[in-house]
Amino acid sequence: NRKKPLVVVTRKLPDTVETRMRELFETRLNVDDTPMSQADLVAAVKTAEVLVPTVTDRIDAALLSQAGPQLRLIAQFGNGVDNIDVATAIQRGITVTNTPGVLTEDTADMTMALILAVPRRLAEGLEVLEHGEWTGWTPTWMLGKRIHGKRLGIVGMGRIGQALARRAAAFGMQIHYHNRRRLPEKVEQALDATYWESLDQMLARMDIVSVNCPHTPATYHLLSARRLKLLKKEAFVVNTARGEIIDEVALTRMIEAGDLAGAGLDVFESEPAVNPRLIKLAKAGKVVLLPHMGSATIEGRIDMGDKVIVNIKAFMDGHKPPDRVLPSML
Ligand code: 8YV
Repeated sequence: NRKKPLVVVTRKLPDTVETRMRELFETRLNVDDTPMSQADLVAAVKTAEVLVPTVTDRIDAALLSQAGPQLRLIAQFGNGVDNIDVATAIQRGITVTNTPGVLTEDTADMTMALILAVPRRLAEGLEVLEHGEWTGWTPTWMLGKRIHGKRLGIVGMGRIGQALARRAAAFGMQIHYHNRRRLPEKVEQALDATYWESLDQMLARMDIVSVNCPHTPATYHLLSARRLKLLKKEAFVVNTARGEIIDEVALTRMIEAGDLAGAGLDVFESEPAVNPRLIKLAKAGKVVLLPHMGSATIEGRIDMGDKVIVNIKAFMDGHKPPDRVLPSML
């Protein structure tokens, strides 16, 4: 009967998840949820057999070079792994897992919410009421842009992109997408989605563009200043993936200049810091900003925790964990 592995968790997780972890493993939990400092992380990688980080922990090559030989698994609590230098971890013989699938629908819901909120001026409407500024209905006031019949361009047609496509189709939108690989014909037909091999060509023709790809070296500033200029002046941009995929300064400048209609952003290049110019645009009703809450549901966080536990257990039992991150995925 093997000794229980030491599992170090960097952030507070749902109570039920922590309870189950305590039963199964020797745990070091971060119960007061203060983010771990780099020094705490160094201590963690020197002692833990399993590290459970989140998007807020930087697990880079410098940190990994300090890891002791006992560290064998990094079981990320989250889908995106751009905070982890996966290639270096694997080189050092450390397995990396994530939690795909369980946050797909929640994130697609939030993306759809932004697609509705920005063109239909939801935040502005709330503001008017809260400030007691509603003087009465008029036929020409608070007019937004129609969603129905408009072209949605999805950048990254993985699980979340496809879940978004199903929602947007129900709202009468026309679905277009760009992806590294074209979807199988059957899937494409079921989604009634039009594939664009050229991202540039797709961008030029869309009314709303949603970013739903992972952040990797290949997607950093995928929506660069040059590409943003290809968009129609009346277009909106939505991002619930990672801030780094869009050149945020260029995006901000274009909305300020009226060269783009607006944006709905749940993620930012330097979060939790948000460019004050974006906040000014939010006050002006041009953008809707959310604090990285795309997957933030009670159920989703419990499901994510359960997945982390399944991955750790499989690994410790000598099996391949179900959600291994492989270099080919990056
Ligand atoms: C979480 C996310 O907030 O999974 C992701 O990639 O961005 C969010 O669902 C985060 O990952 C928690 O680590």
